[in-house]
Amino acid sequence: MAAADIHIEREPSRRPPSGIGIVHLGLGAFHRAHQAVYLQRHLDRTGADDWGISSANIRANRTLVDQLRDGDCRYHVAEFSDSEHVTLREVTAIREALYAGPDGPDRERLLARMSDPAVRIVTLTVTEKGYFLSPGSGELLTNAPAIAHDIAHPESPDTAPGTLLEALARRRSAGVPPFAVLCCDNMPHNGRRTRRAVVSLARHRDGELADWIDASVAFPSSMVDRIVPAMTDADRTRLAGLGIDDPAAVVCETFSQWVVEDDFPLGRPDWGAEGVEMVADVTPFETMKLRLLNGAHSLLAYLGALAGIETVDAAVARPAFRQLLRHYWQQDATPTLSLPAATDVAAYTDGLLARFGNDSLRHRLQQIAMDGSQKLPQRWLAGGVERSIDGADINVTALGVAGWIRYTAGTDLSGQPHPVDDPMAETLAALHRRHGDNHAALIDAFLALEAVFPAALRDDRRFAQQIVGALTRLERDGVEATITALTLTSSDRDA
Ligand code: NAI
Ligand code: CS2
Repeated sequence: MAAADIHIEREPSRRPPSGIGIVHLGLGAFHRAHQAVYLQRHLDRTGADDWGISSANIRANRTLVDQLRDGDCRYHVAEFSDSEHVTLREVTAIREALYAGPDGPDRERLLARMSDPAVRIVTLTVTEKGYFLSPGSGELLTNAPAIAHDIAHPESPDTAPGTLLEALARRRSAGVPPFAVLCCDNMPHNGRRTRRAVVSLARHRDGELADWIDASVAFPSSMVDRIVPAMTDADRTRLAGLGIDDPAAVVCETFSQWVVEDDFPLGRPDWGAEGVEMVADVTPFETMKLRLLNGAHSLLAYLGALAGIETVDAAVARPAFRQLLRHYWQQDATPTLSLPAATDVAAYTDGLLARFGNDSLRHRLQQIAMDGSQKLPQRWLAGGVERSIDGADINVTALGVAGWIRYTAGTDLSGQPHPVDDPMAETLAALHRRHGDNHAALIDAFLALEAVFPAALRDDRRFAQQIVGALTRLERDGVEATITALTLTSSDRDA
């Protein structure tokens, strides 16, 4: 689509705030297109000057920090409602970009910033694996090298929990009240899980400090939603065609949602006026989004990639994949939800299909397929347990698990290789080496992974047999034939 044919809305940019009131860990694409945009709207509307953001990367991507700094921390967000309509917005809410990785110059600067009384909130998007909690048990992974490092060297932390802990320890000893910690990652009860990571780590340092954090630090949970694909060179070229030459720019959809538990002892921006839903309990919103949106995304990611499909919109353009999602929503996921008040789930899932069909995003399935061992417990398996206990059939989830297991073999069904990006990649590869084509043994070995599969599903023989059946069918008949056979069977049964 030529730039000339695209309808462009330009949001006026604003003078940056001078004061910093928020520190963010995980300066990735999502942070720039979601939390920072809500704050930008707040600053635009109120002229507030004390809620600027200091954003830090503590693991990777120093380049992005340098690029942002080169642009005085200003960057652009391109919000596509479809390939013909885009809103371009310049964001000035980020006032400081820091690289505090193990080899980074800014670790001390970051900790000093987090110890500043003017900083009242710390937000995070460090991915599901960045909390070093077992996806299954929720326990802190003390044997993970980065956590072992932070236990041995608490004053120079490498991890997000370690960075929060050191900053809170410094505030406590300086008599400065603690900031609130707002997790913005796709995890269930993400505030509670972040608390657990920090308090568990603190127990290895100082029991009283751990008790103080547990008793006096607020860890509100939040549900976050906006599809923000990783930027590609093609995206940068596309934006350049719209007059945006900005290495730190991001592309996203126009849809955006943020539901936040309202627990900010030192205060917060008036997010409510910007459309953020401030609630007492975020659980119904988060469970619905994780199981309906993210659960569907992961189904498309593994089965689509095995079929050689590249993007989300290309997958949902195929009737079999839309049929699969409808079955998953109706049969496996929705029955497990206690929906937020006044939710029309049919309208919600229709909305998801429309968002997935947005071909201007070019959201790669490979990106969604990352970190399956960290994502699937909350996306498919927690709901699967509830359905399994009810004796319900979860054959779509079983097909999804078969797809994930086959995907972790590192090739699609035509033999094309793909990288398997997952903290457990080596463990999973070893299972494939050991069991090869012996599907029953391979599935039993995967189901035995306690870090991923809850006990109720590990012991559910019907579930195991369904996964074996689905894997055999995928390799024999291909993805779409398997989906059609499976969804036909269940609709006949339901007829
Ligand atoms: P990204 O790849 O652009 O950024 C990931 C960020 O996490 C980077 O700053 C990276 O340095 C940091 N990181 C990665 N592993 C880490 C670790 N072990 N410890 C500390 N920092 C670590 O990804 P993006 O798009 O920003 O997504 C990040 C997270 O945001 C997702 O994992 C998800 O939880 C959440 N999210 C993303 C959405 C999206 O559409 N991109 C939408 C909703 C939530
Ligand atoms: C995606 C999410 O990569 C993934 O795992 O499912 O990032 C998804 O795009 C967001 O959660 C949408 O809000």
